[in-house]
This record gives sequence, structure tokens and C-alpha cells, in this order.
Amino acid sequence: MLDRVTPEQIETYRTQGFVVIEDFLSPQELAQWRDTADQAVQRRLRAISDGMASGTVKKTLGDRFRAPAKAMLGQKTVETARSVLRKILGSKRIPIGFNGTLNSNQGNPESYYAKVYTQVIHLAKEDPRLGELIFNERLGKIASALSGASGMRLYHDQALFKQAYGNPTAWHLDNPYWAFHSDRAMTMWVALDDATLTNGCICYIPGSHKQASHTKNLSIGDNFAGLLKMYPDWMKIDPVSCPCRAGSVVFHNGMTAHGAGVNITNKPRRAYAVAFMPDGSTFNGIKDVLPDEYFKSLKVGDLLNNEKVHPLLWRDSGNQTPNKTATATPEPVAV
Ligand SMILES: O=C(O)CCC(=O)C(=O)O
Repeated sequence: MLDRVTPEQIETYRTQGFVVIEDFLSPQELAQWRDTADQAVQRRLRAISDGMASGTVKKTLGDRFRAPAKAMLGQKTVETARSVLRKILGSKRIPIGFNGTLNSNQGNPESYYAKVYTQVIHLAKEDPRLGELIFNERLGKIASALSGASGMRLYHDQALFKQAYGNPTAWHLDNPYWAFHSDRAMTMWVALDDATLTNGCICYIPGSHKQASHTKNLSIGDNFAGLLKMYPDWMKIDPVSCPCRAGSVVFHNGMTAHGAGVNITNKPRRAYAVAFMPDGSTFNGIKDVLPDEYFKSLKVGDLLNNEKVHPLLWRDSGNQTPNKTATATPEPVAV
């Protein structure tokens, strides 16, 4: 794994809101990320389908009521009601179809969102081999150098496997979904397969992070360009697509508008996304993917510093946590 970023990469990240770092992982590390992520996803999907079959996990309210509501009221009325709800709930919603109990969007595999990608979150904590890759001070140090934060915690981690012929990922912002607000929040998107223009590589509106608002965002649903209607000026900016080789990563600011195209190929486009929270961030009242008990224990303004939920990856003082797994002391990150 690369253990430093250049001043040019930092400059690109800060001005454009994203930066691609090709061949970030060695071929051996890539194989480890891909295999462990693949196995962890398969294991979780099996658990979901066993639980569904045994009735121990419940479908989302939406999933349970959509079909009978459509039968009674008709498709159009249901769509109108859904768009009104979206307007009311706005950025506080997590993506349509995401099921917090399952930590996945595969509760109803036939829904539109389930076909954007197979999303499975919080795998690093349940799979020690994945944990070893992700609870890594080098990642925290690089994320801090790019964003300018003095330390980084893991916010969450998730597999995003866009299946063959998968739907596009609608334009959206990440940080407004999250349980804290910070202009230094960021996502690292690891390409586990070559990401191409035809299989749904990630794309960005450069500079959008400087104009985006925490109160204006859309869920990732079937309204691909809905976000751009909320920010009409962004339609004048040419989006930048970021095809990259497997093992490369793209870092983006949590306020940079991004999306991904349809996968028109017959193979999956697998990616793993790690979300970073600057150390010192505080709770903003949004539940997002926080565990229920933890969420209930929080008041707005509380520090999000629970080591089990949001482990510290790296801090400027040099006080790393017991989660540190890097075996060698990393070279200083260029700043
Ligand atoms: O993988 C995708 O299609 C989109 C990824 C994304 O939105 C993210 O990592 O924040």
C-alpha cells in the first residue's frame, strides 16, 4: 500500500474535491482485499437469506407495503406519495431500500436500489481479516493529510458491488447522510475490479464540495439527476469520470457530488468504500447507520469517540489506538 501522498495529490483533492491514486494497493494486497470482501459479502448475504426464510429478519416498512399499496392505489399514486415523502424527509434519509437491521440493501433484491449495487456495511468489525486491512493507521494518516484533519476515525465501511447490468448510482453527497457534519469528512473508494466507463466507474462534479449544502441532498434512488436539479449551476460543469485499474483508490470529500454509471457489462464491478470521520466530530442527530443502542445514548453535540463504534485510526499526536495494524512505521506523509 502506498504510504504517502504528494503535495499535488493534496492540492487536487482540496480544489477538485476528489483525487485518484492509481495502484494504491500492491497486487498481493488487492487479492487480499478482493477475496476477504467477497467472502464477507457472501457470508452476510447467506445470513440474510437464511434469516428471511426463517422469518427472523423483517423487511423494511417500504418493502412490506409497496406491493399491496400499488395494488390498491396504483403505481402513479404510490410514486407521487414517495416523492412527497422524499421532499419532507430530504437529506435525513438513508438510501431507499437500505435496511438497518440487515446492514444491507438486499432485503428486497427486486427493488431498484438493490440493483444499483449490492451494499453490505460494517464488515470490518465482523471479519477480522477485513478488519486488519481497514483498521490501519496508514489509511488514517493519508486521509488526514488529504483532508487537513488532525486525526481520523472510521465512520463506516461497506462493500459496493455493482452487479452485471446494475442500475446507475444517482448523483448524491455522502456527508449529509451521516451522523456528523464536517467539511473534512471523506470516503475512500477502493476499486476491486478495473473500474471502466462501461461497468460504472465513479464520477464527480469537480469543485462541487465548495458549494454543497448539508441540507440539500437526495437519496440514491431511481432519480439519477435529481440532485442536479437542486444545484442547477452544477449542470454547467463537465463531470469527470474516473476509470481506474483494480487496486487503485479514489478519495472524495464527503460534500463532493458523485455518482456512477450503469454497468452495461456481464461482470460485476466490485468496490469497497471506507468512510472517514475527522477526530473530534460531534453528533448531529441523524441516526444513519449508528447501532440502535449507541444512537439512543447520544445527545446532539456529543463527541463521537466511542472506540468500538468509531475506532481512531490515526491522530497527529502519535497516539495510535490498539486497532493499529500496520507492522512497519509508515514513512511521513508529504504535506
Ligand atoms: O460505487 C458506487 O457506485 C458509488 C459509490 C459511492 O457513492 C460512494 O462510495 O460514496
